Amino acid sequence: MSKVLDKLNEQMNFEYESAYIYKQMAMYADDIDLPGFAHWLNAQSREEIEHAEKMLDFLQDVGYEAKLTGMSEPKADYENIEEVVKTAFDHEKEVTRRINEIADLAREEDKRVYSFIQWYIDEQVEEEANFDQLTTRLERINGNWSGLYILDGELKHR
Ligand code: OFO
Repeated sequence: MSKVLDKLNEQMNFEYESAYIYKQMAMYADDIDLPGFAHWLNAQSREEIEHAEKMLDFLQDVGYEAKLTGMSEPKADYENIEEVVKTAFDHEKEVTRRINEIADLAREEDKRVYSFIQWYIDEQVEEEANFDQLTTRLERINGNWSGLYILDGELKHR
């Protein structure tokens, strides 16, 4: 049994769970009439599925029997869009922590995984930067509806 491949299987499930979390966030944004945020979060959700499937392909290529596990019900009730973005940013930091853990383990145990996981390390830099930028912009807007609608309009173009 390979501990690092088990961890990667766990991460594949966490990426699917991320898609589920962002999908629910997109539905919330849609409910509060912020279609740009909904569009952006839907795109984020689809990206997470791609992240999961890339891991699935790799696991299958190395002959590991990948498994789907259960996932928790995503949070659906948010105070406002600021809370959504903050929660998503924290979630991405947790993803980064887990990816780094896999990389540390893979460095000793399995060079194939070590090489494979580098793409995710780079990807997380971009992901965190996106949420960081969105957080800053929301802080500057500071609850002002006209500012929020301008931002919402821009997010439609992701
Ligand atoms: Fe795949 O975790 Fe976000 O990006």
